[in-house]
Amino acid sequence: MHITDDGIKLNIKLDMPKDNPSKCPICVIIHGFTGHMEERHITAVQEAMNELGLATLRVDMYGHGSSEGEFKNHTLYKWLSNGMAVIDYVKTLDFVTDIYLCGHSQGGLTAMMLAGMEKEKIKALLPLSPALVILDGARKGDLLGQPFDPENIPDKLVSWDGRELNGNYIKAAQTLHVEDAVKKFDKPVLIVHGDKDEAVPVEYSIDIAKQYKNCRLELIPGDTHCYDNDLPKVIEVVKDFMQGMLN
Ligand code: FER
Repeated sequence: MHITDDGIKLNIKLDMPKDNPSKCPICVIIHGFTGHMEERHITAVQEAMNELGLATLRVDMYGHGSSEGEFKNHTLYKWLSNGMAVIDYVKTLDFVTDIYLCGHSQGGLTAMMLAGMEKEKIKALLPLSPALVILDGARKGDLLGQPFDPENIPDKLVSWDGRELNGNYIKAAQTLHVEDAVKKFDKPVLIVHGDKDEAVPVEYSIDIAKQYKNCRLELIPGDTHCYDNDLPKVIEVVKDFMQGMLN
């Protein structure tokens, strides 16, 4: 299945809860940088939500997974535009009661921005290891482990997997202020972060959690960026938070 955002096809997948209710809430789930909707930690969240009676909508973002767009041309602006298109689409689904928003890493950062933009539409926000380090790194001149001059942005960076990333990614990231979106969103937030995250230092989540009005922060002891050590614990806290929302 796909939707389009300004002519770009985005691969989406809707999964319904087992008992196929006539109406139910939905959770939109966004993967991270270089990720896609079939990653183990993404499908684990999807399955947990479906078990709790929520539908899920997973989306491959611009330049990722089976969506159109080239990886090297993706920016957070494009991902935010994709996110708005997804929320617009979800609003057209007749069965949907409430909309929840979850994202991992760069998808978590995107979800945090979107929740501020679409605050009247989002019931609760679940950023998993949100990649706030991207905005900080873009300003300081350190992304993907590579130093650069933030006042003279390079034409391209080379990503972890050897693929190129256009310098426009950095220019866009330098303009974004997640704190503004954080201030706007006063509904429940669950931030989950492994305290041995090698890609996004856990301190970013500890700091931003304090800036939300209504935020539960769950640190997963010994866990990594993609929860290699304790994905079951991540799923347990997600379920516990969602059960509180559904009661
Ligand atoms: C970086 C650190 C983390 C970076 C991106 C990420 C582009 C995102 C990780 C993810 O989404 O999983 O320096 O640079």
